[in-house]
Amino acid sequence: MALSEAEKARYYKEGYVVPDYRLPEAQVASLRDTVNYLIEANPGVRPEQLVNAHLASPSAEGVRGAAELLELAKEPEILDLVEDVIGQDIILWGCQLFCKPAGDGMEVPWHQDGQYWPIRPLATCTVWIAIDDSLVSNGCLRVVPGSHSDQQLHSHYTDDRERLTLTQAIEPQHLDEEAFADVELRAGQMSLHDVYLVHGSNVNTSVNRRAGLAIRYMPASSEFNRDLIEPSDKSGYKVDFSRRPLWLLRGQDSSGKNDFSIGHA
Ligand SMILES: O=C(O)CCC(=O)C(=O)O
Repeated sequence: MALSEAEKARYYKEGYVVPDYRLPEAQVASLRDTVNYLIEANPGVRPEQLVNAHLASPSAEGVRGAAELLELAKEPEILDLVEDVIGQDIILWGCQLFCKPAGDGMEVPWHQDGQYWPIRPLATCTVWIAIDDSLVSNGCLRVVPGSHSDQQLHSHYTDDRERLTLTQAIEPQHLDEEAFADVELRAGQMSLHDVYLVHGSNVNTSVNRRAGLAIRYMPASSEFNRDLIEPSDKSGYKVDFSRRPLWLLRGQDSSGKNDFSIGHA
């Protein structure tokens, strides 16, 4: 087992966990080069909004990604962590780089991920990997521990303030903001979080960049329904799930409903 019993218990109770496992330094250095490449290759996209960063050919969202990130998402050590929380039938369905540049990194408002995604029953474990140190000072991930525990999606509204990474924000009556925890990570460390966990992050006005990669895995007992959400920019940027490729990385498609042929170049 990759997570200790205590780490697993923490994930279930709090909705997130920071495992002991971390990436080697040389790999983190190489990932930093990849982040620099992605920023250069996508001059028209905010670096917080590099959706489908694992797809080397330009995706439906117009982002040119990097094959190295797809390889990272397939690494057995990471899949072992994911298997401990969502079981052995694992689908990779998404990957987003949230890179907040030094000085002007944008906020991510409080939200539940499930608000954005066409997965039923709703389920996903996100592995969020720190490529730079991610600290309070440069806008690390913040979570409301235990906010996932009723496994309910709460109402969101469109936050129309300028300079937001995402624009769907949870309604204030569902937010216990006082109870938040900062998830500070050193480069190479990672956190895992549940699809119902309320989380967000602050702006980055510091002199240090904060790049984090969110890799999305779902149990194959759920269906990725490409017809459920029309292509739109409701998130604050364009997302089109209709040709989104899926990879069955472990086990079987136990729902029997997922199509693994769509969207592969
Ligand atoms: O990187 C961040 O600050 C936010 C990440 C996030 O919202 C997510 O992984 O769902």
